[in-house]
Amino acid sequence: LALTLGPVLSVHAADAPLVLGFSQVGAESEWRTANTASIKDAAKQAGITLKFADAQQKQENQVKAIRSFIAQKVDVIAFSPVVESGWDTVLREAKNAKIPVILTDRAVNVTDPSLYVTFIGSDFVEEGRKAGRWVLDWAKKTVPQGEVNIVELQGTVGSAPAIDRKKGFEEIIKADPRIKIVRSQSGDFTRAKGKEVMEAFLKAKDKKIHLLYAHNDDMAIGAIQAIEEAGLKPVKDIAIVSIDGVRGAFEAMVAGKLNVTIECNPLLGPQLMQLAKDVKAGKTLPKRITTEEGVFTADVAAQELPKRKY
Ligand code: GZL
Repeated sequence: LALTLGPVLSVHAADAPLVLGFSQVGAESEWRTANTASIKDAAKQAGITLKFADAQQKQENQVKAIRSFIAQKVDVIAFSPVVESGWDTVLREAKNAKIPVILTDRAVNVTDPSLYVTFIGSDFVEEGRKAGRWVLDWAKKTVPQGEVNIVELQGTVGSAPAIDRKKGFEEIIKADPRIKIVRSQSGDFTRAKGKEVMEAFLKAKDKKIHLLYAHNDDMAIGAIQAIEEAGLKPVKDIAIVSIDGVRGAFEAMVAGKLNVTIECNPLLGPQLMQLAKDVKAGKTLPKRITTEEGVFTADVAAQELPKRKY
C-alpha cells in the first residue's frame, strides 16, 4: 500500500501551490504602495497563494501576523520589518515550527542570523552616501564659502533605512566641515508628518536653512508644501535631496521643486517569489541580496518620467 500511495502523495504534494505569508510594514508612502503591488502581482504570476497582512507601521501587528502564519502552517514567511530590533522571539517560534523566513526591504538585528534564510533589499548606507556625494558637489557650486546648514527629515525611528541613510550621509558630508546638520527629526516616512516637521524647522528661524535632506520622497513632498506655505521657493531658497525615486519625486523635479532623488527599488516581488520557491525546494541561498539603483537629478526628470515603473 505504502508503495502504491507513495508516488501519488509525492506527486500531489509537489503540485500543491506554495503558501507564502507576508507581513508588510504598512501603506505609509508611494514606495510602500509600489512594493505591495509588486508582491501581490508577482505572487499571482508565480501561482503562489499569498496571505498578506498590513501592520499599519506597528511592530506588534507584524508579530501577530507572523504568529498567525505559523498557526496556519504556511510554507514560507516573508516580511519587511518596521524596525530593526525585537524579532528574536517570534523568529525563533518560526524556526521551531520549521517555517523558513525571508527578509525583504529592511534588515533586522538578531542575535542568531540563522533565524532568517536571506535578506533581499537595498543598501541604505550607500543610498545615504549617494545623497551625501550630491550635497558635497552642490555645496561647492552653490555655497562657495561660509556655513552650509542642512535640516534632515529622518525616516521611522529605529528602522534600518532611517539609521543607515543617516549613517551614509554623515560619513560623506564630514569631508566638508562647513556642512552641518543643524536640525534633525523623524517624519515617519509620511507626507503629512514630513510637512509638519518642516513647518517646525522653518518656524525656528535660528539659522538660514540651505538644504533639506529627506530620507524619502514622501516626506520631501510634504516639506515642499511647508516651504511654499512659508513663502519660500523650493530649490531656489532651499535645495532638496530625497530618496526612493517614486513618481511624485519625478513630478516635483519636473515642476522645479526638487533637486535630486536617489533611487530605492520597491519592485522586489518577482525576486521574492523565486526565493520562496528556492527555499521551499531546499536550495541554499546567499545571506544577502542587494538591488542595483541609480541617482536621478532634475535635468533628466522629464525624459525619465515616462520610463518609471513605480
Ligand atoms: C526603503 C523602505 C522605506 C522607503 C520609504 O526600502 O523601507 O520605507 O524609503 C518607505 O518610502 O516608507
